[in-house]
Amino acid sequence: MKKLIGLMILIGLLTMLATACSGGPAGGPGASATDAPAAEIGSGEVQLAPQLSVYNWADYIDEQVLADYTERYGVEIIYDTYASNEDLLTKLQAGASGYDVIFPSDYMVVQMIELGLLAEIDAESLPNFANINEAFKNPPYDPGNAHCVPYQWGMTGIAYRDGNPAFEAGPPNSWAYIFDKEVMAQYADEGINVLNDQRELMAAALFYLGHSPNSTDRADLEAARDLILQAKPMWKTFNSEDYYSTLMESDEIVLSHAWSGDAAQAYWNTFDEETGTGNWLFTVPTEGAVRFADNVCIPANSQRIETALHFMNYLMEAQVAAAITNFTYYPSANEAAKEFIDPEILNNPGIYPPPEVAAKLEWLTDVGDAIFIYDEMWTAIKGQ
Ligand code: SPD
Repeated sequence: MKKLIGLMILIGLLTMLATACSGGPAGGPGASATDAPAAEIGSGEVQLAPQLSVYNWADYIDEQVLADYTERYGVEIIYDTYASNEDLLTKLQAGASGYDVIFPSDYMVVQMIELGLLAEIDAESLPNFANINEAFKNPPYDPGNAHCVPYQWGMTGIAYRDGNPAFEAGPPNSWAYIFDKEVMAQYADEGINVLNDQRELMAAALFYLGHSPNSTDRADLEAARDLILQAKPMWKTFNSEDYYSTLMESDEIVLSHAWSGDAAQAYWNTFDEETGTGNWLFTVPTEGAVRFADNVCIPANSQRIETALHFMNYLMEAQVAAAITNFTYYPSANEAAKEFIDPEILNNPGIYPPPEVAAKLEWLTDVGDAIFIYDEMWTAIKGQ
């Protein structure tokens, strides 16, 4: 809380300062270039816009990093969050203008490129792109990094309340813990949450049924829908936005379909110095699980592309990327950041999976026109 109040005071002071310097409120895309500060990317000078609109996953950045950018460059960040790739896509497809920087995942980058929603970039011209781990460069979903630079990555599994009798025999390391009614009967009255995310929930069901998480076969997808529908009455909530803070940390539930970094945040936020442990643990189901990479991209209709590129380059500074990982508990795609990342994070197998866990992880890929079948299944799932 102290940190938040400090941040708010800092932002307030910086906003007042920016206003005083420009002689009026910070301007939008149409503000005159003389109002905007100048900065450099590599050897080139760019005229920065007075504001930049950043749209990200919930709790996926250390907001101090945004305040620092404003302090260093005088650009006010307008920051907003979303809960899923599909929510982001819907916003952009509805013609939302004004966003300058977004963070879609792997498969969604492909969909957005196909729909012409992303601006083309020259990633190599950004000096800090050299900090990115080679393994994350030139990904199949964005050849040549022609649209995006990699941000953070992670895995999807199951978070569970340590100490609950249902998990005494061992971790709930099967998707049966969110789909099998007999298994769930042990703890469903204490609360189960699943991610409110179409591709993620369908993937979990597909893994459990022994199908590819990227299946395009209608019969597989209908079986996944039916599995989800029979389990749904035992779930308390569909939440992918603030489930770790509002449901897990407050003990409103005892088990959740979860993203690794969110589960780690719940662990550390409930950490007890005396017992030396947190309340929430994370496990990856043996049937297989999703591995994802989120990316920094610029919507094609951004009016502040130069400033967005400048911000993108800033996010790839080693210490900035490390600060983000130290806050979010998601691994960074930034190799140079490693020396600034807390060793407890680097050595945590629930965050950086060991090879035997990594071997069970699969990427979600673009499913082409089968996305319409997924949409149909999702409508049935959410509608009943
Ligand atoms: N709380 C932020 C979580 C962002 C994780 N990215 C999700 C990728 C989905 N495939």
